[in-house]
Amino acid sequence: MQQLMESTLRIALQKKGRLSEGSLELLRECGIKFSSVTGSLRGQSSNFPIDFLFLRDDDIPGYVADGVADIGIVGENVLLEKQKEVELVKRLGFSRCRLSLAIPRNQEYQGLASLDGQDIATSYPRLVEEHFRRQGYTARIHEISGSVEIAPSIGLAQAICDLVSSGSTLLSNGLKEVETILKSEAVLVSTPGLPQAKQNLLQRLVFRIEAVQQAGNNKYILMNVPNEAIQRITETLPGMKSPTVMPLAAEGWSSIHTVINENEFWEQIDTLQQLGAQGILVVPIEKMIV
Ligand code: PRT
Ligand code: ZN
Repeated sequence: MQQLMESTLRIALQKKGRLSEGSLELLRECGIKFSSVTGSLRGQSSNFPIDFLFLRDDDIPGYVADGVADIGIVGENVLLEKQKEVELVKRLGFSRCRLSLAIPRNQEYQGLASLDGQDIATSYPRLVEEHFRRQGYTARIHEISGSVEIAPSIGLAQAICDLVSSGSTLLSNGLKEVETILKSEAVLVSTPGLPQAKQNLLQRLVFRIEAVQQAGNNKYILMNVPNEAIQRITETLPGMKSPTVMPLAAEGWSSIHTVINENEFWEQIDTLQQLGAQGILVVPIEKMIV
């Protein structure tokens, strides 16, 4: 009952494609429950005041700019191409890719000058035009909405500009990547000037997203250490405040529990071993509120 009276945040998500799974997974990790959404265009959560609109990714910036949706998850590539008035709330770290120029494998490339005045096929005309213009060159841009990679082989263009992740599409079409014009990931965007009640809901959502992201970067680590090493190990691994230290039944030994950053993980494991740590266990953290 209380939820009905509250304001509801409407989020635009990609209906089907490379952003959908990551978007739904993130919301699930944020504890937002929703029933199966296959095939439907709208949905709602049973435990958070949020409802869903499922759209083509290209339409998401427009829906958010117009306020039909309050927030949305979209690739930065689409966001920048569409140039709609939305606010970037948070980078989400999934669906990473790059927008790159590619040319036939047997051709030489000596910088963007090699493509000056040439035909380029792309689904991102604005971004490509801007990239050429910023460097003082021009391109004849052919906007196509799909299968961009076949454009050189059918004689439509000398080069393409398309999204790349593994690079295998380019490879199997006899193309090579020569220049990246944008690195992209999924981002959370919002309508500018959301009313306060919706701002509050968005803040609650962002708080949860940050807890999930923090957890992803950290691991919980447990180890047995000789008592004389406790001081040094505590300095090496300060954890969130300071590590938990508990005596072991074996005389002269303690167990230390703390949090370790994924990026420094291997380096720190080496140090810990040198300090005499044994029986090191590393376990994932699901959520982390700092
Ligand atoms: O139907 P709708 O319009 O919603 O979907 P769409 O077909 O336009 O988009 P979709 O689902 O393919 O991609 C959605 C978003 O995912 C993109 O806007 C990017 O932000 C992100 N993303 C991440 C990618 C890729 N990786 C990607 N590899 N989008 C497309 N690709 C394509 C690329 O266009 C090329 O055809 O994958 C191929 C290259 O992949 P590799 O691995 O062979 O290099
Ligand atoms: Zn699309």
